[in-house]
Amino acid sequence: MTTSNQALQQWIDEVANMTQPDRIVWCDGSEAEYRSLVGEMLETGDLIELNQETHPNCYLHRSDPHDVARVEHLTFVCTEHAEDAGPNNNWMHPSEAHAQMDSLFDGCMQGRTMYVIPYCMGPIDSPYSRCGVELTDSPYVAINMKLMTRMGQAALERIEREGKFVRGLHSIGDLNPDQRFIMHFPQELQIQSFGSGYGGNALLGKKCHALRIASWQASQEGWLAEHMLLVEVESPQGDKHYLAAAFPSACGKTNLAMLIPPESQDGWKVRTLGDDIAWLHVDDAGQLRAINPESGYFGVVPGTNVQTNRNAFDMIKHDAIFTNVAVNANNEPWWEGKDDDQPVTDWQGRAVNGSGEPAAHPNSRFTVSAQQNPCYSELADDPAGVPISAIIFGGRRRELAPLVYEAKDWNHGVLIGASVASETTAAAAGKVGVTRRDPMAMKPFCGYNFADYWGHWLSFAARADELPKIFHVNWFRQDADGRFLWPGFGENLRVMRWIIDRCENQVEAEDTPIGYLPRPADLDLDGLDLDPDTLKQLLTVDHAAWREEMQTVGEYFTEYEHRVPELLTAEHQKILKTLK
Ligand code: GTP
Ligand code: SPV
Ligand code: MN
Repeated sequence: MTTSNQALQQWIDEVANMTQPDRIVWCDGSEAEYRSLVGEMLETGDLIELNQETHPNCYLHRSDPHDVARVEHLTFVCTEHAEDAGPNNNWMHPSEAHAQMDSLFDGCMQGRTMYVIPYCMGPIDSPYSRCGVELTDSPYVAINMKLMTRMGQAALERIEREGKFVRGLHSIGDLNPDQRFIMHFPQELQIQSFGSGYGGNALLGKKCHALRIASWQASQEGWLAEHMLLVEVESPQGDKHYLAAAFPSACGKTNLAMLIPPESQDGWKVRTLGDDIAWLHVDDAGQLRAINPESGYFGVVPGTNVQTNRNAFDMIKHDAIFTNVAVNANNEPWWEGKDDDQPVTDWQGRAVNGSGEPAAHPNSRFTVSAQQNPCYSELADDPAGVPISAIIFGGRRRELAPLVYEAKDWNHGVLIGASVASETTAAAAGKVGVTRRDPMAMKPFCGYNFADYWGHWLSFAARADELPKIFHVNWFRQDADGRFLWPGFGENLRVMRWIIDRCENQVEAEDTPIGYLPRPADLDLDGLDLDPDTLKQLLTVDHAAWREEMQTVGEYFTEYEHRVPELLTAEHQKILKTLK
């Protein structure tokens, strides 16, 4: 294959000259190609066959033990001026970054194949979609991109029609963590990633393109690229609402997007449009609409079982790639929280020795096509996307943040989003359980200065005629013994129902300084064993603690100096005053 797009062909030639691959393979995105790549990877040991009787077409990939998560400290946004990347990003000047990356890429594909992967983020025929091409020496990346994006011939045709695409260059190098960099050049629509084969570091269509580069493009073009799930909730009467929710990594997006209503919530239906990323545009009628740029899921495996997420549990029984899970005696994938079965081999391929270490890596993942989801919504393929009723922010906070509260208006909602804090998880390298500010769940993913990003969010008040209501949720409150106060998972539908009631102006609410909270009677708790004391804890606003919290938020904003929008500062001051 070649291409009629000269810029693309020229770039490929330049990269091949620099990296010196033995072969160049154009990916057409076909099933046959996927099968043949899998076959080659089984031979090289890149993939291990799992039990094909119980798990047809399921394979295990074991990544390098030092390459198991995103590496935020090695991820850079390279703009001409450091202030444009902002204190929220690591920054390097583009010329320095290019010099450094050129020396790493020099000759790095000798003896390897370079795969050319054209992909489209979003439905092929949607005006909201954007294309890219990833050049990589990793067949693991190629098969994951096939499941995660609309990859191959159709994407290439769109690129040839439009002429515009994001350039992503990736090599696993020798997987040396000291020679690992994930570089973004927003002004050049370019990504260069070296030294990692894992998830968000290597599947460049996902976090690198659809969030970091896209958020920058969106700020120029008047839309939003967000770390959000997209879900349809249908009432027993057949009324449908579309909700978009931003939670940090490993804080419940996939699980909420695939929620199964509990028995007591008879007649309610939930369908998934997306589990990680949403692109939001104001349509011609002045309404906010969203598409999911991805077409597959790269989901957290541990904790998945028939109680927490039966849809996901069933979905990954066939045609799935597992990365860094353990294996049981029957050569089936195994993970912590699966069932009462036992692992025999851990994620590194070692015999399980009862040391107490998890057998599956806490950030082990499944990759599957979204089409396999039992509650998949066909609307995920609708080029027009769906209208959004509510935007929900959330985080993992064992204390302070109530189960749910509602912003008083758009500007207040932007403040709530900008104030999100959450405990760190295994999705990124580093310490787990440390509470940090993670505005809009975008701390690792915003491709430009957060202060400008908050300003961009505020600008939607003037761009749209009708804006969604904004909420904040927290499924992760704990008691003194570390037990979750709220049952979570399917029961989260009860909170979504209150959110929908509020969108439809069906119920009143408690007015508090931090926002509107449910009156206990307005939450449907039918069939739920939750004692009134626990409910009270979940719905209480501790003024003294919140005053401290808002002071911390104020200190955080000062890092962004004069760039913080005045509207946001004013909103913050207003809340601090009411907490006095
Ligand atoms: P990324 O793919 O990293 O962006 O993660 P995510 O936001 O999609 O998180 P996911 O749904 O995969 O959940 C991460 C972890 O949180 C899993 O171990 C889940 O079992 C757990 N979890 C998800 N929802 C809930 C909930 O409502 N309550 C509790 N207690 N845990 C939850
Ligand atoms: C996340 O960390 O938010 C993920 C996994 O969704 S990764 O693709 O590695 O970014
Ligand atoms: Mn994510």
